[in-house]
Amino acid sequence: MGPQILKKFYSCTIESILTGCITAWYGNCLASDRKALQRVVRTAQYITGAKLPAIQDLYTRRCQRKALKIVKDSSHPSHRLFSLLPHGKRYRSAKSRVAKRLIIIMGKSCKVVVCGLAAVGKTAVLEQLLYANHIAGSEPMETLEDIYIGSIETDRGTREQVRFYDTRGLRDGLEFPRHYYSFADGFVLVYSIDSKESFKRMEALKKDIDRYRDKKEVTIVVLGNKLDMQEQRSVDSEVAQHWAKTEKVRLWEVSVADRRTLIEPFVHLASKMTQPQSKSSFPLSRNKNKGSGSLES
Ligand SMILES: Nc1nc2c(ncn2[C@@H]2O[C@H](COP(=O)(O)OP(=O)(O)OP(=O)(O)O)[C@@H](O)[C@H]2O)c(=O)[nH]1
Ligand SMILES: [Mg+2]
Repeated sequence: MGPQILKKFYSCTIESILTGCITAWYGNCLASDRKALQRVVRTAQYITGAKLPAIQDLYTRRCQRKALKIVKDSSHPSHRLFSLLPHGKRYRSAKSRVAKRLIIIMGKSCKVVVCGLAAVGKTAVLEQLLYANHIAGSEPMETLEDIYIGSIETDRGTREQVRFYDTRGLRDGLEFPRHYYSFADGFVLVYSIDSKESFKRMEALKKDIDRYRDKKEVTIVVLGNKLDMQEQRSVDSEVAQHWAKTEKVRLWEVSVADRRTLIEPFVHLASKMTQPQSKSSFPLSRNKNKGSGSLES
């Protein structure tokens, strides 16, 4: 039998079984399962002698086809996922919608936006603070947007739930999305002590917060991260503290490599945000959106 007939047989039987409802399950497959599936294709390729499409390619193609269909059909329940977010640059993701629902169930909590130049360590700070599991210098992963939930014990001994929005790092030509200014109760502005540019970007962010924020009261804390990289320091500590004083914000130099340095700024933040009427505290117990954790030193 010729390769073309064998290929037809393969696609009508084996491939159709292997890829049934693939858009629903393939995305969540383990890498090892994907490899095992691809092994079947390779064996079939060997037997038929014809070039067969990889499972990954079939998955991508079908996802694209499905997405196009949804975009065209305004009555489709997932159609909304393809509407641009308020800043107009990115689409809503299914993940963040689920996250929002979770938040509604979890009730009221303070919203804190964590922002700064790319790669200054925003995610590392949150992961280390909440889970104590970040190794400084490990493989960086660019963030799009993640939400972490933490419970923090304030200096009044009360406990507050805080929702941290870990934002995409700022890069050339990328403006900070304005919608963050309107809903935040607090901001954590992060720069890295080895990067003057990151300090400048943080200063600009502070100005923009003052200009665009809707809420009268927002609490801002500034973190000069990577304190362990003293030899590469390019932002002078005194200059930074002087700037913070004139801006009336608190600034800490911290290091993800020493988790203890992270506690005080976040306890201050939680205490300040909830000062007048409410109570606050941070024990960060694990509970995931992207994550939730607790602040136990
Ligand atoms: N030495 C040292 N490295 C750090 C520290 N904090 C973060 N890093 C490293 O810096 C790199 C970038 O960290 P991320 O947390 O991914 O930075 P980010 O600001 O979230 O980056 P984007 O999400 O792309 O904006 C990683 O390799 C981290 O391990 C620190 O305090 N000291
Ligand atoms: Mg990040």
